[in-house]
Amino acid sequence: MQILDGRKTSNDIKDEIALEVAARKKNGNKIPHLAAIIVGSDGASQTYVASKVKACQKVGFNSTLIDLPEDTTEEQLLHEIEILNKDTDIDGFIVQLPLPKHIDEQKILMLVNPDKDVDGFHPTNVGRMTLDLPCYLPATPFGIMELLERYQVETSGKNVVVLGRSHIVGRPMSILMSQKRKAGNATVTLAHSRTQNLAKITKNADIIIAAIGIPEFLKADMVKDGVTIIDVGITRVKDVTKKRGYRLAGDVDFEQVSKKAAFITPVPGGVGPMTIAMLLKNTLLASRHR
Ligand code: BQF
Repeated sequence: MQILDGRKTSNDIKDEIALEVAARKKNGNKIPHLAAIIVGSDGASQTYVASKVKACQKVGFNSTLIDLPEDTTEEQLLHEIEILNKDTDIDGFIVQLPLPKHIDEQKILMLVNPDKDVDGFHPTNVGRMTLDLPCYLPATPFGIMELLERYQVETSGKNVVVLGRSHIVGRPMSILMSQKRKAGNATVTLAHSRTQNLAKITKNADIIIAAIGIPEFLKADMVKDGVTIIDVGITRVKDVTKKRGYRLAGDVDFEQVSKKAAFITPVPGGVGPMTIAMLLKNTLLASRHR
């Protein structure tokens, strides 16, 4: 069993990005600038944006955090997005999800200029992705593809089962892995809450990408020997033995399943850090384009 070490790989990618940023500074070129809008004070979301700002500092990017109160209206949020769309110093920006319930996420994501949409959530980028056109790939799927490539996990002709059909992970993963590309050319099954005989499907999988948000859902008796496991879950589970009062749990029963796996991502330290690294990568690409 080999661990797919997302922490190490994300650090390698950040080092590569930092080198390019340093070269740009030396040559008097523009420093990449990422902005993030966060609405409300959800604990996990605040942690995520803080990691993104910290990662910007680490690679030498400029960053701007726009912290809006929970009761921000759609109209006020639209106004902030318009400012970032027009700001020529901002190469890319994100709207941290999830948004409060009174805000229509889909409507908001459509307001982001697709050229600055480094999360790849705008319909233009989603459409371009499905048509194999140049685009910003959503950071988590992009990170998973990068991890599979860097560890040279064979995907061509393999049976890939994606668990979960979210717009952010499951759906794009199913599209990317079926494409004619590196870490692609797979035969993809997209399973979800209505799937019948799930264990029969997962037992036939060479690669399983679990993105359902149910802690330790995938058990050893649901997988075959030699399987590759990508665990996207990161649920906060109560744990009184921890200082914070919780631990992060993946969608996979790591203890059991790792015994049968050829490759497996840990939680934490697997897909999560890759998400951050690929957001930086998209921002670097955005700043190259301007
Ligand atoms: C790690 C996210 C659900 C909904 C909205 C490192 C992150 C997580 C874990 C992180 C995530 C999840 C992010 C680890 C960003 C990934 O060490 O295992 C980093 O910061 N993520 C987000 O911005 O929004 C989310 C998950």
